[in-house]
Amino acid sequence: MVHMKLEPPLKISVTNSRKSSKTLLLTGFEPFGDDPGALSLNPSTAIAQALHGTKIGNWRIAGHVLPCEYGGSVRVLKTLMREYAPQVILCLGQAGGRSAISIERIAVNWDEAALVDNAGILRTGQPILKTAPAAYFSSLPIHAMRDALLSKGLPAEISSTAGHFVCNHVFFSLMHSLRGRKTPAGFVHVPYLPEQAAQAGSNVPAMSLPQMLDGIKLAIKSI
Ligand code: PCA
Repeated sequence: MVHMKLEPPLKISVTNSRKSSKTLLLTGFEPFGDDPGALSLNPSTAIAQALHGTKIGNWRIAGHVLPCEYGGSVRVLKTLMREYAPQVILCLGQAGGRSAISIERIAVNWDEAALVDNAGILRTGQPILKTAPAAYFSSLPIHAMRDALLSKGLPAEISSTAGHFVCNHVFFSLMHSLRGRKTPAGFVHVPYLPEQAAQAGSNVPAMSLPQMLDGIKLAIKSI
């Protein structure tokens, strides 16, 4: 009978259906540091949370926030990668003092920062992974991403350093874990929000959250 043929032949688990859709894992970072601009804010948190569950172009966005800790950030990222089996991974972070959305070109195998991470760890110069290469390039279409933003009048640039703190650490660990695989992945830094820049001093550049959201959406559409 017809109605019997329409019965679903298989039960698809939530995990399997998640894995079969085109998922872009988008991460932000929790607030960090105690400089005046920190203000217990991090725009990348707000972006990941605002875009979680939305669809951008062909991508279903899984947005999550990573702890700003050398070890913890990578542990959480790897758990998310196992959970979602994403087709693309884009990690975001805040770079106070930059005036444009910075699409990072390269992650380097080095931790060195003057400030402690949120677990109190200070790293003053050491390889991230002793046996790994010195650096990895982003595997995202960084020029297309930058051009998509510039064509809509949004400040954007390609950056050749993601620093040597937790953002670069996560970016490097991400690219190392994907070596030999075809999953496109990379990192984008966003400027301070206006309220952070105002606290950080005069002439510190800022970008509004709606502009950042527009920029990240445009960047994702061009992947
Ligand atoms: N920015 C820091 C770490 C977390 C974040 O959002 C960085 O650039 O390393």
